[in-house]
Amino acid sequence: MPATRIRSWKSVALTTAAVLVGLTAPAVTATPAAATTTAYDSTYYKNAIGKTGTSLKSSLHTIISPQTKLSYSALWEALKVTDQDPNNSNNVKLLYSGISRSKSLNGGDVGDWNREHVWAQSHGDFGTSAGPGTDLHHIRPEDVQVNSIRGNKDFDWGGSSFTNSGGSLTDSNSFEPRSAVKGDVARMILYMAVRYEGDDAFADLEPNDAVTNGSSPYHGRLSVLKQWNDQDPPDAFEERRNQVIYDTYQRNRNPFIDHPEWVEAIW
Ligand SMILES: [Ca+2]
Ligand SMILES: [Ca+2]
Repeated sequence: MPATRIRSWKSVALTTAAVLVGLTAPAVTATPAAATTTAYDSTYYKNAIGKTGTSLKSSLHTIISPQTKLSYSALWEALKVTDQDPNNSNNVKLLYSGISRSKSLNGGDVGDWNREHVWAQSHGDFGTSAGPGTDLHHIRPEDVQVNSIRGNKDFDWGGSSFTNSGGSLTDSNSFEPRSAVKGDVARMILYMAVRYEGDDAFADLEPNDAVTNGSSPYHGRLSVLKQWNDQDPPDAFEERRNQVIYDTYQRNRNPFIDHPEWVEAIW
């Protein structure tokens, strides 16, 4: 079972007061997401607390890099745990379509669900060997055909509906996830940017504001992902998922689920 977590939301005013008496780092002004405290601040995040900008990004990279790496085939069973439908333990919840589908329908046929790389695999061409291509923090169950429709598109506003869209939209060069997972998508992309800095066998992944990234190791659009992070804060499903990955599979966390305000602090 996931460890009990303590999460409390503090007002910006309280945070500022704490700064004045030297208890915490300065709040970043004009940060829409309220500062948070978590049970991990004095342990896991100890060396990041109080930092901003490139210093925060670098510190988080050091903190989250040590991890267990899964094989691509091990993802099937892991996703049945991390993405279990809270209302039906026989099913997984599909990311973009919001559909609850039987865990046993994993595969490549029409009607199956498969392993969607939210940071599109081709953006940095990292494949499916152990590393970014098997990192559970950004891999989600999705309907085979919806996964294909999303393809390697960057994320942005706009487009049309499609079969099993669940409210997600797409146009010729971008994909807009349904509202309930917009923030999840933003935090997954930005996790990847901090975790992968080019100091291992893989490309340095970074967000940018383009929708024409193709096979470059970039993912857009950063300005939109920042809006989505603010609009759709972490909920119980996303927080449980982060905890299960930490406790059971990878032993590392997505800092932006614990501290969504760190998106603005870095970008
Ligand atoms: Ca959400
Ligand atoms: Ca990076």
